[in-house]
Amino acid sequence: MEDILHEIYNGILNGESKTVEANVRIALENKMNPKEILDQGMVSAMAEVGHRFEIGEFYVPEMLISARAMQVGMGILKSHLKDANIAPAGKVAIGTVKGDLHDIGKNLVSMMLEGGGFEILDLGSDVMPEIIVSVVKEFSPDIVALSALLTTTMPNMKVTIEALKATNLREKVKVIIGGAPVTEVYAQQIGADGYAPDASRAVKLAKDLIGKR
Ligand code: B1M
Repeated sequence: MEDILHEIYNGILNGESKTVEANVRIALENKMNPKEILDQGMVSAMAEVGHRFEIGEFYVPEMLISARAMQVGMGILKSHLKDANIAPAGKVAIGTVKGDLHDIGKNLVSMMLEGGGFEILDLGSDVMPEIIVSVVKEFSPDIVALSALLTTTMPNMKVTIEALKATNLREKVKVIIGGAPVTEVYAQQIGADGYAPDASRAVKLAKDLIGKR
């Protein structure tokens, strides 16, 4: 059965959705523990994808096809994880801020976070601060992750944080931000809990913040 985990790991690393799908099914048919499949076959492969991206061995397209293969595997594994009552690493509500339609980076971050074991509430793009407020109220995510690609929409990250403050929800949730024009300094200026320059580091940041709570 070790071989199957290896096949799943390599399938994700090489972005082979069909291989991942077939092998996750075989692993489940052979009564392998879903958590073991997730951690050893899939999450570890996504961690390696993140590492290769950071050292410049992988680029966005490779990361995307690996993330898609991961999602295919997750699609099969999800109900089994629920049946086994396996808790996710945390819950993340993610969206691109109001006025901004760029969602490719946000989707990548979302997929990598899912690969990192997080439950994702994907709110899409052009997300009004009021929506974030109601999602935090209703679903109590651990983290709100905001993306912006335009210098003109970046200020809506601050507006969103202010909206959370105004409704006394700011202390209940960590807010992390990212996107091409966003910087660490900007994150500090607007009172976000963290900034990540790319999808792989967004996963590390989310894990660090959850650990600190
Ligand atoms: Co637009 N666009 N666009 N665009 N677009 C940019 C961003 C731009 C830099 C192009 C340029 O002029 N060189 C420019 C912005 C300039 C600025 O503000 N400084 C620009 C502009 C001006 C516009 C319009 C205004 C153009 C117009 O209509 N006149 C318009 C605005 C529409 C709107 O949003 N209201 C517009 C429209 C579009 C399209 C719809 C055509 C399309 C978006 C399609 C879509 O997303 N579904 C589009 C695209 C594709 C781009 C470029 C070419 C590519 C963006 C992208 O997907 N990159 C972009 C130029 C460029 O970047 N080279 C451009 C790949 C993606 C994987 O990277 O999103 O940076 P990125 O995400 C990274 C990191 O930033 C980080 O992780 C990701 C993966 O590593 N990250 C996070 C992102 N979000 C994060 C959240 C986190 C953490 C990390 O949370 C914790």
